[in-house]
Formats: sequence, structure tokens, C-alpha cells
Amino acid sequence: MALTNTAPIPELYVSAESAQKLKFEAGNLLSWDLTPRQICDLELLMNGGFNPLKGFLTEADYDGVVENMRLADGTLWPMPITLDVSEKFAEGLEPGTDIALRDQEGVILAIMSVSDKWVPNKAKEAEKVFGADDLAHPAVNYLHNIAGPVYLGGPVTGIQQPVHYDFKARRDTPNELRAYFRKMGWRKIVAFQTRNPLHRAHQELTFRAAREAEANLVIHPVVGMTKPGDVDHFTRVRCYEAVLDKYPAATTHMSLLNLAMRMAGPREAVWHGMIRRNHGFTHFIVGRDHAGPGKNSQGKDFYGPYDAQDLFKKHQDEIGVTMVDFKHMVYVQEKAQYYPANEVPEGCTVLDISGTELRRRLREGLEIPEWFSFPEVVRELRRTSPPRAKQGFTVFFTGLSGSGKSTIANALMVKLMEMGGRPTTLLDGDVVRKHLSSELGFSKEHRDINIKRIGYVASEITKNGGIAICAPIAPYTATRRAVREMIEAYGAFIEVHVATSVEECEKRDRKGLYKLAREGKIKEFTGISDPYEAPEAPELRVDTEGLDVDYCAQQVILKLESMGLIKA
Ligand code: PPS
Repeated sequence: MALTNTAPIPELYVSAESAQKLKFEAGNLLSWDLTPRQICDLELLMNGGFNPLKGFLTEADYDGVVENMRLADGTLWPMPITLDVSEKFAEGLEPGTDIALRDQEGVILAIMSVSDKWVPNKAKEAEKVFGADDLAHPAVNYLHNIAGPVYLGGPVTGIQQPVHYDFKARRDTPNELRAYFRKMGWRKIVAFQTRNPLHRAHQELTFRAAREAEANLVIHPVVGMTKPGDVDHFTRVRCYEAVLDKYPAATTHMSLLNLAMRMAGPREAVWHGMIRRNHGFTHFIVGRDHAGPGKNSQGKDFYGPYDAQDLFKKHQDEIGVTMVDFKHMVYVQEKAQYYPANEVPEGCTVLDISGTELRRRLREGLEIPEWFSFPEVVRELRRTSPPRAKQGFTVFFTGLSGSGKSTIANALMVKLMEMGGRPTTLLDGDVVRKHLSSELGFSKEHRDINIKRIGYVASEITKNGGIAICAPIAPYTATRRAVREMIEAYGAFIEVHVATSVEECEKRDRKGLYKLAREGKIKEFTGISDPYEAPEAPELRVDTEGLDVDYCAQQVILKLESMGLIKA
């Protein structure tokens, strides 16, 4: 059986003295401001977590990795680690140039000697690496909608580690973790990868896995970037700390991994294994649907449940760590203890709570039994996910000028304030244009900026537990979707289409603007000389024709009640 290799792993950092000098010289270089994902990648490149990589992939290495998971020299490497940049940045950049890589505050972390510059075939990358060119896959969405269009490759010289202010004592580089294992005399160590809070079943399965492998255990959670919508890492780490106390003392440790996950299932499992090998582990737990991204746009799983285990087993020798099977543990009521699902004694009652059911209970403030999770973990989760009736949310009215958005929004605000409980803010179209967007006009570009500003303010209000009511025209579907995503990271987003027809709005012409628009005195007027893309599936559609404002506002209140956001 494999024992840990305690020798240090190569890092890409220069000595402290050279770093100071390099940093000074790098001030004159062309600079690239790294994205959050690139900072995660760079940290693991520099500290040896991505060994044997010495920098961002060159084109030849990229082609090999995409095609068959191998670098140009044949070494196994499953994930394209590329530096994606904008066209503008790439334009004047010739291979052979050194660039400074800066964090988001402008601190120089590394110098990259750019050897390659190319425009990747992203559709092919999506197909080969993630299994489908389907935007429902978070990494494919990232590839097409967030990553820059040009890739740069070349070796990296590390100047300093990215700065972290949180959980410093729990963050270890591969060499720090190796040194810890040496100090503790641990020779066989199992890593447990996770991006979710741990409950009793996880504690049971990890404990069993370590016992079966006669090894020590390290909970090695990802705190870089995980799947959008996951529980934030601050909450998770507080939960992990609580679970750590439940293991026999001195057998188990926890260390945080600043990895940006891609949710690439089988390839991701191989990658995770190699990263753990670099951190000095000998064993790695791979479960059912490891690093699965959820359903594709046809509602089917992207990968088969055991694809990750199969691919891992195939490459186990090259990965350099032994796979430990993840047993699905269930609670057996009569025995008052956990059993692997396939070893449940006959006739016994199995209890289990799915992730979806847990989220529902948290959302609705319902009981979460002690057999399922530790009280300390539940307390932490309740602190970050209070029941819906205590969370912030945003009601986003959209519709033509004069459709009645502001009037209904005002009535809604008064009704919500009458109920009390949460601070409520109205971000009305006209008011926002006066206070936040006074320099903007009505071109598509300016409207988008205006709506995104509203979205940002609403997301902050939602994050802090308030109610934001927005009432702009917001004529573009894509911009409304972007706002929805911003807000749904913190609470519910209720899109209300005020579906008054353009004929009716023009007939009312409360501000006299339609007349001016018809006369050509106002250009780009929504509904007359500029488009309005009606929402296809809003949470609510209200038609003001023939209905009074009070009734429309009441419909919104009923919707909020049915979603559990307010209690009557
Ligand atoms: S947008 O498209 O969402 O940024 O528009 P919004 O910020 O809601 O601003 C709409 C109000 O501005 C007045 N107005 C115009 N509307 C549409 N098109 C043009 N060209 C235009 N010029 C001025 C109009 O009074 C809108 O007010 P509401 O409250 O919608 O009636």
C-alpha cells in the first residue's frame, strides 16, 4: 500500500530577496488584473498544488489536455489551466513578453513569460472537457459568458501568495501539509473533498473510510470557488470546525483548499486526486457523482453516477493516490445508528433527508432531527439561511412607460410597511435616474448600465435582509436575467410584468411623452421607437386594464405569501 512521499514538492516562488527585486522591476511591465478564478489557479500553480505544471498551459499542452487529458510530453493532466484575457489586452501582446499578474487590489503576485497566444475553440473545449457544449453546465457557462476570448500560455515566476484574511490557520500549502504529516508521523492519509456542509452521514462515512484504509483522515474542503448557489465557505468552515470535534482526537485534521472547482465530474475527480497527491495524501475518497454539476438543459445528469470512479481507477497509478470508495450511509431507525445503504438489516426502517429536503426545511424553519445532523451545524446553517419569511427579497416590476409600474410599486411598498418587520426601499425608474443614473440616456448601453446599477443596489438590500422594490422599464431580457442572478445569490427575485399594452399606455399618456415620441421629439422611446422584450416566464403578470391599483398590489402580496416570503 502507498505511503506518503514526505519530500518537499517544487514551488514556483523565488526567494524573498529576489521577490522584492522582481516586484520592483515588474512595476514597469504590462499588467493583467487576475479574475477570482485565475487567482485560485495561480495560487495552486505557485505552491505546487498543480505540480507538474510550471505555468498556464501553452497551446500544445492545452490541445493535448483537451483532446486526451495529457500534456504535450504525455504526462497525465485532466484540466485546462489557462489564462483567458480580453481581445484588447491580447492585441498588442507578442509572445516573448513578460507580464505582471496582479490581484484585484493591484498587488503583483507573479510574472508570466508569455510564450503562446491563441484563440481557443471553446465549443470543442466544452464538448471534450465537460462532456457537452451546454450552458446549463456552470463551467461551460463560465467558458462562454465569463472567460475572455484569448488564451495566454507560459511559465510563471511566483512573487507572493495571494492574501487571505479568513481562516489563515486552516490554510496549508502542499509543503505545509506534507510537513504536518511528517511532524505527526502520519504515513497513510485519506483526503475527503467537499463543497457542502457535513452532516452525521458524512462523518460516519469518512470515519469508516479512514478506518478501512487504516489511515488518518483530513477533511479537505474547497473554499475557492464551488458551484454557484452553494453554501458560502465562511458558514461551511464554521460547520466543519464543529464536526471535527466528533472524530477521535488526534486521528483527524482539517485543511482548506483554495481551488476553483469546475464541476467536471470524471475529469475533475482525476484532477482532485492529483492535487491531493501533491499535498502529500495517499488516499482519496471518490463518491457517487463526484463533482457533478447537476442536470443538463434536457433535465438529465451530465455524467453517469460511477463515471468518476471508473476514470479514476483507470488512471490510479499515474494519479499517485489510491481511491477509496464512498459508501452511501443511511440511518437505521431500529438500530439508532448509521449503516452503509447496502448493509441495512432486513425489515429495518431507513431514514434519510435529501439535500433538497434539507434546504426546504431550512427555508421554512422546520425541524431538522438530531439523527440527521449535529445541533452545532444546524445552528450555523440557520444563522445563514433564516426561514424565507425573514430573508431579504426583491420585487422587480418591468413594463412600458405609463404601464402603472410605479403606482403599483408605491401601493405595494405601503402595504409591506404596514405589515412591518423588514426595511423596504423603492427604487423607482424616475427616482433612480435622478439620484443614481443622472448622466445616462436611453441607448441600449445606457439602459443596461442603469438596470445593473438598480440590480446591484437591490442585491445589497436583499443580502442585508431588506425588501427592494424596483420599477424601471428594463426592456431587455438578458439584462433582467443578469439582475436576477445577482439577487438570487442572496434571496428571492420576483419578476412582475406589468403587461399594459402600448396602445393603452399611449392612450393614458400621463406624462405626455408618447405624443412627443410620436412626433419624433423623443428618440429611442420604448414601445414606439425602441424595443421592449416582454418577459416569457415572470413570477407574476398583472394587467392593469380595467383593474384598480389596490387589486394589482394585492396580487403581488398573495404571490409573496404563496412563496413563503411574508406571513399574513
Ligand atoms: S430603462 O429603460 O429601464 O433604463 O428606463 P427607466 O430608467 O425605467 O426610465 C424610464 C422613464 O424615463 C422616461 N423616459 C423614457 N422612457 C423610455 N424611453 C425613452 N426614450 C425615455 N425618455 C424618457 C419615462 O418617463 C420613463 O418613466 P416611467 O416611470 O417608466 O413612465
